[in-house]
Amino acid sequence: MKTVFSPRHVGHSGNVELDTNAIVAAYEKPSRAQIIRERVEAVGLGPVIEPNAHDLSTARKIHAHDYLDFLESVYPQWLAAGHSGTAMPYVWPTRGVRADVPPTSIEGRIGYYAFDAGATFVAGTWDAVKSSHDSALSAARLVQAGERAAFALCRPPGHHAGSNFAGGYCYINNAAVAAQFFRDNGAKRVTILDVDYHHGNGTQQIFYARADVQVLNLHADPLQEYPYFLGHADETGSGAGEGFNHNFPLPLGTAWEGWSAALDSACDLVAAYAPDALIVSLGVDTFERDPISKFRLTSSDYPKIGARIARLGLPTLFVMEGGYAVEEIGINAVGVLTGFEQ
Ligand code: Q9C
Ligand code: ZN
Repeated sequence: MKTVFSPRHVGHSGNVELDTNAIVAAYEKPSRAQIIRERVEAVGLGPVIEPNAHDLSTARKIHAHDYLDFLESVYPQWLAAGHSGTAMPYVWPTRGVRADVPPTSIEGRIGYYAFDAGATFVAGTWDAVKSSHDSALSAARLVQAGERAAFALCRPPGHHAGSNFAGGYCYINNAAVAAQFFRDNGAKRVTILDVDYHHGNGTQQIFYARADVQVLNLHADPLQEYPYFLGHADETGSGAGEGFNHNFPLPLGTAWEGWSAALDSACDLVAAYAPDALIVSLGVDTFERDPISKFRLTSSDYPKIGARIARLGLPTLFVMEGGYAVEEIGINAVGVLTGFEQ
C-alpha cells in the first residue's frame, strides 16, 4: 500500500510537555514519524508520497470555524503578547462557567480551546498540523479512488481533538476529516476503529449524534487512564447516533488475549454495520514498553491486528495516532500494515 507522508511535520518540534510532576521534552516528537517512514521503506511496503495541498472545507464540516482560525493564529498571537518558547495553556473552562465567550487574550484563548496542557504550539506547529491533515485527505482520496488500503503517516496525531478543542498532542482530527471526506464522496456509511491505547475522545464527540459514522474504541479504562472523562462502555451515542458508538474499556495490564477478544467483538460490530469504508486510528502505544502507557502488547501482536482487520474485506485507511516507544514504533506500526497485506 502507499504511504502519504509530509516532511513538514518537523516544524512541530522542540516543544515541552507538562508531565505528572515536571516540564519535560514532549513525548510526541519528530523522530516518531521519521522512524515509521524508515521502516515503511525497509520492508518495502510501497511508495512514500507527499500529500497534495487541501483546503479546510472538509475540516470545517467537523470542526468549528472559530476553532480552526484559533489553531492558525495562536503562535503569532503568543509572540505578539511578548511570549516565546512553547505556547501551553494553564487554565480551562469547566462546570459552571461561560463556555460561550472566547477570551481575547492568548493566555485565555489557548485554554478555552483545549481540555488539557497536551496540545502545545511552537512556530511550526500550524504548518505541521495542516500537513498532517493534508496527508489524511490525500490518503483518503487514494482509497476513495479504488485502492484497497492506504497509510496516512500523520504527525501530529488527531484523535483527541474534538469539534472545538485540542488536547493530548492533537489539533485537527485527521481520521474524522477523512471520514467526512468519504461521506462527501460516495460512502453512505463509514467506520472509525480506534486501536490507540487512549480513548479517542475527540472522535467520539464529533460523531456522537451521527448514524452515518460508526465509532469504535479499544482503550485503557478511563477510570484509570487518560483522558479520564470519556470512554466508558455505556456511551453508546445520542439521538440519531444512538447505537453507533462502541467503547471497549480494558484494564491496565491488558495483553493480547484480552485485547484481541475486544478486537474480535469490535470487528463483529463493524461487519454488521457494513460500512463502505473503514478508517483505523492506528496508535501503537498499546506496546509493552511504551513509556506513558500500561498495556502489554508485543511486537509480534501487531501483524495479527492487521490480519484481523483485513478479514473485514473493506477499503481501509490507516491513520497514524499515538505510540511513544520510539525505538520500536516503526516495527509495531508497520507490522500492522504488513499483517494487513498478507
Ligand atoms: N505527560 C495520543 O496518544 N498524557 N495522545 C500523557 C504524560 C497525554 C496521548 C501523560 C497522553 C496523550 C495521541
Ligand atoms: Zn494514545
